[in-house]
Amino acid sequence: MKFNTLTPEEAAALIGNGENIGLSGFTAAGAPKAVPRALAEKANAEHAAGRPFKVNLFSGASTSASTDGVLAQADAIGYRTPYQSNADLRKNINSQKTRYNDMHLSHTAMYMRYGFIPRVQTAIVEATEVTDDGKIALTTAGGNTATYCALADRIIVELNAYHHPGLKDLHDVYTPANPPHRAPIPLTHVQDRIGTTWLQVDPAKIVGIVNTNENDHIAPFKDSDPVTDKIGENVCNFLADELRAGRLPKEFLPIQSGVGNIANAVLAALGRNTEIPPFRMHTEVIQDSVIKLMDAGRCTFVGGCSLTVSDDCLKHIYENFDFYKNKIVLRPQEISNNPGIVRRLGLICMNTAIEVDLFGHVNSTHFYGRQMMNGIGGSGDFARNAYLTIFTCPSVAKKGAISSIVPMCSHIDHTEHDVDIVVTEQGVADLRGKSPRERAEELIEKCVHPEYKQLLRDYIARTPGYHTPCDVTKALEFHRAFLAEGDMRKANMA
Ligand code: 0RQ
Repeated sequence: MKFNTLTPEEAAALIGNGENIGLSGFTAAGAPKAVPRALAEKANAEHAAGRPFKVNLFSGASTSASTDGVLAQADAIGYRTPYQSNADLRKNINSQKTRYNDMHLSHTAMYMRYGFIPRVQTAIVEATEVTDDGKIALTTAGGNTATYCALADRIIVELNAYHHPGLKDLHDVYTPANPPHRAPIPLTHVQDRIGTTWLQVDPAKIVGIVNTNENDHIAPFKDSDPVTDKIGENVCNFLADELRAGRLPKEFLPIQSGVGNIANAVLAALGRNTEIPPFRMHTEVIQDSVIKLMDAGRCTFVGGCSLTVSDDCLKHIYENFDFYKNKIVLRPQEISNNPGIVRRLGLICMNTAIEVDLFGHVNSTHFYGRQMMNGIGGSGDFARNAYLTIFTCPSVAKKGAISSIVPMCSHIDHTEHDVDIVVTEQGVADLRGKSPRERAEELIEKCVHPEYKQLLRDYIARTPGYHTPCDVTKALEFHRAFLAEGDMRKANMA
């Protein structure tokens, strides 16, 4: 190979204070590991010497403790986009040490190509192989890697020997042209391939190769509990009813599922429900539960952006690679989350809410309007354009001191116009075709925890004679009660 071999420290030494860095991967899957760690060490050394050192970090989605985590601990991230889920970085964002731009994940690459957000100078890319003429074989995620490599001045490749060499054949790399030259994206079935398995970059930009041998360090999710199991069962019963009523075609439609403990429980429930036929998925994150559904013959094909599976699950895939290789395709997030494709494929999209209000607005990102949790991720890409948009959440959080259904959300990511179905462990609220007052009543009677029903009934009774049951003097009374008195049950709706 004609490229220089670098140590992680030598690679990190190439990166200067204030630089814009684009990372491969999506979640911890496919993200570079050794160079970000070395960059954190460099930041610590620079800070100890009294010099400023922060970089601006652009990724696919979240990364991992060995990227966002160590860099945040070193206070080395000045600006971050488009998504994160790391506790240390969350702390820095909420204390204003890091400026965070929470954006739709399908937007990042094109916004950078349009010049709406800063261009990356260095791309750091995890690969299983790189050829002298600049063909890069990506690892476990598509992400924004193609655009970052196309726009960066230089590329550092982490060549990771841990991964299965066949991974490259799972990829389908495709970058849409910018308007006015964009053509229809020719993806009409979940399993269609429209691009190349390799990512072609300009070999002159590759400044060095860092050799690594480590997995993605992804921990398995918590086991489901009675609440998440009940949410899963409610989603499945609803979908089975939709099939019986003919509102879903009998061959079913492809599924998108968000990440997290609830999403995992919902997928597991889908696997168990034999009324629902075997299905395909077009999603963002392929997590352990999807692989289990494939093993059980319940999910027959999955297209997604990342293989975000636990270390044991990844080992299982590598040991049985022949079984999976024609059943999985990994796409750039601009394609997996593309609004037109979501609409065309007719996806059933299931994502998790932090809170839902009586109008049907959904907050996926903030606590009390001001504190960032993770970010909108891909939920908006899917929710706005789905065949059926389902949001799930437990009816209460913090041992009942918080109601997930509130008079008005303290922050809104998905509007009432995009949310069809809300599911808690209490039941299923079908908001389709209903007026605002009917939606509020449906949510209270079907989804709200019994301890909060009367408070919310009292709230909507305050505004008889108006189209929308909103009283701005009390709309955030639940949040006030929690912040001032530690419990939303103390809200005063009189
Ligand atoms: O906190 O554990 O400290 O009590 O919020 O709980 O168990 O992490 O839940 O893993 O299902 O994540 C919405 C955050 C749910 C996630 C969210 C507290 C609650 C607990 C959350 P504790 P868990 P999950 C594809 C789609 C947006 C992005 C998205 C998410 C913690 O799903 O980030 O959908 N979604 N992407 O106690 C205060 C409330 C609360 C509350 C819950 N109303 N107020 N705290 N909590 N409700 C993925 C990608 O895009 C990559």
